[in-house]
Amino acid sequence: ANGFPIDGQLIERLNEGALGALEDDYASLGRQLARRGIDVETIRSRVAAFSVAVPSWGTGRGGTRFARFPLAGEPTGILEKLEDCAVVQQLCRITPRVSPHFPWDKVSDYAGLREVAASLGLGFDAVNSNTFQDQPGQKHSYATGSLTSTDPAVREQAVAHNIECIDIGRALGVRDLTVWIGDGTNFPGQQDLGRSFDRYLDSAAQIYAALPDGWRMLIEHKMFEPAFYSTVIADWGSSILAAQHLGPKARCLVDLGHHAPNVNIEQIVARLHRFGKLGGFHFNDSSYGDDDLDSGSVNPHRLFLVFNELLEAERNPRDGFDPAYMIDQSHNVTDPIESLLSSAEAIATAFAKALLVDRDMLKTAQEENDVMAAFQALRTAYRTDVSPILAMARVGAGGAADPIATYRASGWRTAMAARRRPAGSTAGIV
Ligand code: AOS
Ligand code: ZN
Ligand code: ZN
Repeated sequence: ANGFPIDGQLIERLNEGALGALEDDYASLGRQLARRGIDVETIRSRVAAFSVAVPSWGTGRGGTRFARFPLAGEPTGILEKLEDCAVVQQLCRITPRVSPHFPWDKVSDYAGLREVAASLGLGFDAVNSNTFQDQPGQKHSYATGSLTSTDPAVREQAVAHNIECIDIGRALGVRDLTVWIGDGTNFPGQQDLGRSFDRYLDSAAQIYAALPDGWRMLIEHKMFEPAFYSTVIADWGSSILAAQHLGPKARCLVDLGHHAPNVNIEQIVARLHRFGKLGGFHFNDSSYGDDDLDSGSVNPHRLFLVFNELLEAERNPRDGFDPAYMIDQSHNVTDPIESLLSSAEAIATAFAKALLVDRDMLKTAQEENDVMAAFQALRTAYRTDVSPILAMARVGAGGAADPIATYRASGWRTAMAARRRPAGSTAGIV
């Protein structure tokens, strides 16, 4: 972990300047929470133990099918992506793992890649397969779909890619495979809606059969895009049906941007947990669809309500509670490092606020049908400013009191612009 990229003395120096005010705010918040019967140190230690994985693809400028505007000094390969993830982790200390995407992050030596990551203070999280694009030199096209194509040779290729991802994941020390497919249709009648799901189940069962012990297959649903009339795994209904059909190692992954407008995502979280199928998250925010905006930038309250359900689930683990937390965003107009720092903070903030909910008050109010008291249990927690807790946890772990200001002071991006080769401007998908 001493291979962190940013000069540690810079962090210490800036932290020293911030510490007086921070300790003052923390003490004040501690007194406020004590009046509510909450021990600030307990919250701080929960926050210090919290973590969320960052996406390797999120370290570069994202884009749309219209354009991508590269940033000078953005990473162009997995090694540079890892460096940027290490900067994020060094400053915020709650993003110790990177979720890779294949073949985007392909290398020849994965044991070696794992060592490089470890030398930067990082590990790996869920491996993401990619059968939504054709790659150079690929034998069969995914133009007709991948795991659900009517062409058995295409399905076979897509299954083999997922199994290869499992092998890569083993070498990287990972235990989750996330499968999102773009398969679907653009015309009514284009495909038999029942049979395409049959083909999905059949292909997914072959991937499932290749999962090592202790592994999980996380099924990520998404309502639309790239298919605009129907998508095979469009919603949490299709996702949980598939997961239940496949077996206990198959779980559902909730990407916050992948739902119909106005859907109650926190209720979906509760439902999936109720049946032991809550596998993980892709955190982001949105206004319209799968916008992949920064987590908590539009609707931080939704994020809080999701974490409120997660804490309810943790207290009532039923068939266990161990969701994988990951960020999945497209940083189109910001420096991705700054977006990841801001987003990790937003996610941890939602978690910390959910920890402040008076659960006894909430339960009693629910039992007694005291609607306003139940809502106030949530509202009181939500309106508390937990930022001193997050900052103290960060500083205590060696991170920066103010991660974005410290990052800017480090001059990292300018230095990388001088060192790294320029990235292309090809439009991309995130
Ligand atoms: C696509 O919309 C999904 O969010 C996937 O998670 C995808 O693999 C990721 O966003 C990278 O493109
Ligand atoms: Zn996603
Ligand atoms: Zn998405």
